[in-house]
Amino acid sequence: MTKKALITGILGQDGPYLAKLLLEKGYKVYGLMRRYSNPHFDNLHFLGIHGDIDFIEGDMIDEASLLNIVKSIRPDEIYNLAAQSFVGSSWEQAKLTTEINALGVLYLLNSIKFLSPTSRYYQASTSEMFGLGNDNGYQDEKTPFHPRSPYGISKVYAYWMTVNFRESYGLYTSNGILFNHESPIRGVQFVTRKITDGVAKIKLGLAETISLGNLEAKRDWGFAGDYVEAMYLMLQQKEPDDYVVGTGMYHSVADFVIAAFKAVGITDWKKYVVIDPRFKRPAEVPHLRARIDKVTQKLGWKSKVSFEELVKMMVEADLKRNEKKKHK
Ligand code: NAP
Ligand code: F7E
Repeated sequence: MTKKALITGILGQDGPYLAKLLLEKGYKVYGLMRRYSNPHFDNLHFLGIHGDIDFIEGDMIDEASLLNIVKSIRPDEIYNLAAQSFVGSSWEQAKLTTEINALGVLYLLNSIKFLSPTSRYYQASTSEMFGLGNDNGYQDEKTPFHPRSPYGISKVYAYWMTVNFRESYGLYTSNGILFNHESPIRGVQFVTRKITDGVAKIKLGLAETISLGNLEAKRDWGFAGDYVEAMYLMLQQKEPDDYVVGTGMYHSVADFVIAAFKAVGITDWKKYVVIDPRFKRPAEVPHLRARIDKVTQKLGWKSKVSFEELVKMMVEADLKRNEKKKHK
């Protein structure tokens, strides 16, 4: 029998990569999207799978829409990737962030509990929940949470609700605590894409500088295409569980800038970078680095794309996109 998967956040970064993986495995893929006056399918087109998704309209903050969707599809697997995922905006839009990222998860879990209790559920948890928490410079499944943003706080609620539905009702609910993962279809507000897009524009003579905030922050950056495999594996286990997913290595924002300029043959990067306090955060997470023993040992998962390969892949894609714009 063909397996059915419901993916929320189908138009974002991870949704398309996960959909591609599940389609390749023979799943029927339903993608939940909110109502737009002007829908944006670029990321699905980028991966060539737009025509293969069954789109379904709903919203994480509209409980009845989720109840209806879960009731009508009764998916074998539900991957909840929808979120207000930009940490920077979460201070200005804390209530909306909470409604989507925290309450939305409660609504979805309730829909499963009442209408499709055999569905397996994946919750897109995040290293932002750790914030200042660390164990000798690493974070793993046992590290205490100390979130630093309304985004991180909303995700802590969702994390514990996911655990609680497992413990209270015996549902198959798992958290993937993913560290930063990027790709050519990463939103352009996030620092990696902002840098690779900016570098491409500078190289092509379309911009003179890139404005950034804190260059010292360190992140454990991997490739989104690798990380969706870990999501899938989490829902294929005998028992539900929670896993940290990352590369185990970290780099600073400055390292990323240097690598991106290097990819286009520019070494004197400092003259192209402007520090703008508007991009600094009220409370920063200084460093995040995953300890990946559990995911490696239990799921046999390891990231494949290196930091240098990731930067190069993103810069090359942005060079192509910007070249097209230049010649329009
Ligand atoms: P993303 O590119 O921002 O995609 C999030 C998607 O959620 C977007 O398509 C967005 O729709 C949708 N969405 C937002 N609010 C919604 C609502 N009220 N109802 C329905 N859909 C809604 O995020 P991503 O990078 O793919 O990340 C996927 C998930 O993993 C998110 O939950 C994120 O918080 C989490 N996460 C990401 C990372 C990472 O490094 N990428 C790491 C850890 C955890 P629009 O297209 O309309 O905005
Ligand atoms: O920032 C610093 C910034 O916005 C990374 C989301 O997917 O990963 C992502 O959250 C770092 C921070 O990602 C700029 O202060 C410097 O230290 O790319 P980002 P994020 O906040 O780590 C986690 C795991 C998620 O779960 C989130 O959903 O870069 N930084 N200068 C800057 N950041 C941005 N955006 N823009 C700058 O100009």
